[in-house]
Amino acid sequence: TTAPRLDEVFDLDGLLTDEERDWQQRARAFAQERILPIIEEDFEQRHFRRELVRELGEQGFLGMHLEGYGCAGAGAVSYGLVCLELEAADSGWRTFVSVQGSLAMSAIRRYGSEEQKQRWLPGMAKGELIGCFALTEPQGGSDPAAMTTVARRDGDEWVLDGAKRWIGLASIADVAVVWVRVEEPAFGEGGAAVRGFLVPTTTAGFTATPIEGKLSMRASVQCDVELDGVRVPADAILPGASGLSGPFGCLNEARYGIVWGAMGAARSCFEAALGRSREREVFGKPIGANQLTQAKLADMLLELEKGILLALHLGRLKEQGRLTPAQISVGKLNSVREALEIAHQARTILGGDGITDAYPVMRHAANLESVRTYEGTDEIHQLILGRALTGLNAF
Ligand code: TGC
Repeated sequence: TTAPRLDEVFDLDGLLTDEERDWQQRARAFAQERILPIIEEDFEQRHFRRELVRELGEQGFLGMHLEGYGCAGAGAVSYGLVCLELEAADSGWRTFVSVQGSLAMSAIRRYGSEEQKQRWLPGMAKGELIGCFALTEPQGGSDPAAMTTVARRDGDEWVLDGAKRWIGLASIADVAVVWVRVEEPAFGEGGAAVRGFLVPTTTAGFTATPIEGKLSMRASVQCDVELDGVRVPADAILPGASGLSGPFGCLNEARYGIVWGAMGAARSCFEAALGRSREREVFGKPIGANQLTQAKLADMLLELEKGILLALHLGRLKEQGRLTPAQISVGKLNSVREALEIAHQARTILGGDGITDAYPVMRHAANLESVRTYEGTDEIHQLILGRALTGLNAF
């Protein structure tokens, strides 16, 4: 007997347009030809392969959901499918596309002046320039309202002081979108608002240091960032964002990409376990012939297909402009939680070999631990949903 093709179980292909299938196939080919052959080595060596960035730009994947300024203007489902295919290879590369496109480029596209957009976006879309998004601070990421990094006005300049942590790409970035607290008379007596600044990373006082010792996301870069009297001109501020809704608007985009991406990691784990279940013999028959293994495979398939269908549903809502932050929380929480469960079940089917890099499963499981934590932890998304359900704020 042959295993059913995964994408035939619910006829997912049949739910996509030709254009969406084209984006998906190009991303799948890129992942298989350019990322998979080198990813185990890069993960082992903790190496970020910067030369792939321009290739991602050539493919049109960077900021692909944005309109104008060299961006592809693709639909939300197309963008999600690209995230899924890249993360099927490695979460680090989907994270790159998220940080560059969903966070840094989205911030500039949504909130930037015309001059800021012209200066940064075309180069970022091509992969010639890299951006990062500095929101989280060392004392913790769940409560950005407690940020202590500040900007004060000094003549024609702003001066930024503070520290950020877990900032993807910061040490290789050309520009940082830095979120800080600004005190100025416009916000009233003693008033302060969260504002975003575009800081070229060559600016004096800006230091990014890669975080060592990661057992997850080893083929990508996350940094500590220090801002020590960083002086930027008056027009470095993002004029269109004031308050936390600025960075949260970008987080919505990145969280949406994760809804799809985590299912890519899950698919790779499932496929590894399914293939192995038909080859590996124990007690004189393939382990896939055992009821316990089949039950695991069936449960993995359920969550994988349900997760992809949920992602597709949220993508269609997004395309209609009807997707709410609470719905994104449903998707982010579910996709990452179930992807981790699928990875863990796949590992059991692979037996001892499952802990080696002969299979991608432990790498995906390790990466997904990061994905579970960034862009809002499981607990934060549970509390966002709890608040939406009860009307009561538990933060
Ligand atoms: P709250 O009072 O709820 O809201 C404050 C203002 O923000 C608005 N808002 C949103 N706007 C758009 N989209 C959303 N999802 C929004 N959520 C809230 C809200 O309307 C309000 O606006 P206004 O105009 O009335 O002021 O704020 P809160 O402080 O109570 O929020 C609580 C909570 C827990 C939901 C929020 O703090 C939260 O989401 N925390 C998690 C933070 C998070 O996800 N951090 C991730 C950091 S970035 C990252 O991980 C990058 S990883 C990639 C890399 O760099 O490698």
